[in-house]
Amino acid sequence: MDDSHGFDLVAAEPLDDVMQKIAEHKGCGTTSGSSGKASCGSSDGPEDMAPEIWEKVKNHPCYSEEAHHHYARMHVAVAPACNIQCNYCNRKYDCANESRPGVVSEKLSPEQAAKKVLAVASTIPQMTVLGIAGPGDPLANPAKTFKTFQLISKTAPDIKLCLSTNGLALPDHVDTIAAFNVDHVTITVNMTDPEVGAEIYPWIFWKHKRVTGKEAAKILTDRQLQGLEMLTERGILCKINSVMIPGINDQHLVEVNKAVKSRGAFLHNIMPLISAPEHGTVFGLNGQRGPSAQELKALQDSCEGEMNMMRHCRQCRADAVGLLGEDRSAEFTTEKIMEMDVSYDLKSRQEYQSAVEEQRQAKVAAREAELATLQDAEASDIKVLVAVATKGQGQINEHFGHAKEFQIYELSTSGAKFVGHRRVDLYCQGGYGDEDSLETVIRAINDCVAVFVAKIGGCPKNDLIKAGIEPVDQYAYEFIEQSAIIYFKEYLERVKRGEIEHVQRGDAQIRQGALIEA
Ligand code: CLF
Ligand code: SF4
Repeated sequence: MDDSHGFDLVAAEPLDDVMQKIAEHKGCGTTSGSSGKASCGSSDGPEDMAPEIWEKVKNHPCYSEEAHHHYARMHVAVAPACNIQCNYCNRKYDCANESRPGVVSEKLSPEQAAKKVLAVASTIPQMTVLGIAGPGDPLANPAKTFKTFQLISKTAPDIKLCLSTNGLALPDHVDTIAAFNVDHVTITVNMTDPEVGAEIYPWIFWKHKRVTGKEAAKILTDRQLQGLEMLTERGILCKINSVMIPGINDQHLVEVNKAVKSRGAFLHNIMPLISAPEHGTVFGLNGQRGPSAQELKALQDSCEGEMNMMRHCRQCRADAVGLLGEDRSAEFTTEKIMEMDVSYDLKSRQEYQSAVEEQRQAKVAAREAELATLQDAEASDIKVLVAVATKGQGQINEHFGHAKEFQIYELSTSGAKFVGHRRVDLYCQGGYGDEDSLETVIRAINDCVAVFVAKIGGCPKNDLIKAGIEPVDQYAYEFIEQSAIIYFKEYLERVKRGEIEHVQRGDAQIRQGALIEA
């Protein structure tokens, strides 16, 4: 959806007519490939892209890294069925302590979903995007998916609609997606080589029968790339999600990156495999490991020359609600929303978002001012990573002991660049520090030279220093990037004066799964 929200086109039609069109849709013919277009980085701002693209991404937390500090998304779990099987997926599993795509606590009807969206939008005014991402494949459930979009576009026209699909059915639905002004579509593309695909997908359901092996993978990749071309030809922004599976597609994803870029994809999101035996997935049961933090970053870095990368994905549940680094879905169970008195106040949402924009501009201005001073620093090829405890708004505003994740920034003479996040166990447990948790935190940020926090106690401070990670609380409640640049200038000075020695840090561990509220 672009922010012109041309829903009148669809809203003018009775819902049954729209559903009938969906049912009758015969699929689209093969289209010629479009040439690659310049894509814009997820951290980029309005000066880096065409105005119409900026309008589409500026408050989408997944398509703009910068926006994800300020704006929230929600998913509604209206699409239970899937038309393929991935070796990393088991939708039967749900646990209050685990979180990953495909997992939900409740499935919703389109009507329940519409009520939930209004309830969330009234409570969280910075919620700007409604995504349908499962728990199965939205386009294997087209009637429910498009009915949900229809209901929401009528009642909450300021909310962007977003869709995430495996792509098998995508070419059949591109026209409907365009008609509903769904302007952000994610396709999960893990391979373009059927040999690789056969190791990831045991089967697909195609033309009323189950197809397996390389034949299945060939059909899937053809449909995904065809769907991508059709979407980009219509000006719909496409993001590609790829799951990095070491030993299976890690090397191959560089080829995937080129293939999707040449077909006009806007952004590539390479995510680590989530795999544990207790998930009951094929990969979990056969011991397939996920990548380490450095392996993931190295692959993302190598693809970045070809295309801009998303590095802030939280691998959300199909019913996630809130900022990407939080999950407030427990506040909006069906039981709770049915009891809520919902009033959708567009004007106060817009006022709130205007205030958010002012704060956002202040943050960007502070970063730019500090960046200008960095350009006076002596040339240096030193690069360091730092971890940041934040609750959002682009500020260092979380206590060390309360952080459930740390955001990771790479600092160099080019500035402060967001390169990822690390989920951790809470250190503070009912007023006491938990030593076991501290070890997991240190493992998660072991590749960082410093951790920026709003506050930190004496014990963890000492243990971090012993581990070679400098605890930094002097920038409490300041903007992250501005503070990080100031810190980096001092770091270079300290190295120059011989006060500290710059050494390469080791690797770090990626904790499995996305974040949910306890
Ligand atoms: Fe949802 Fe996906 Fe839309 Fe975002 S999520 S449908 S594009 S609104 Fe975002 Fe979540 Fe990563 Fe997806 S952080 S899993 S990339
Ligand atoms: Fe699971 Fe999504 Fe794969 Fe379907 S496409 S099997 S829902 S991960």
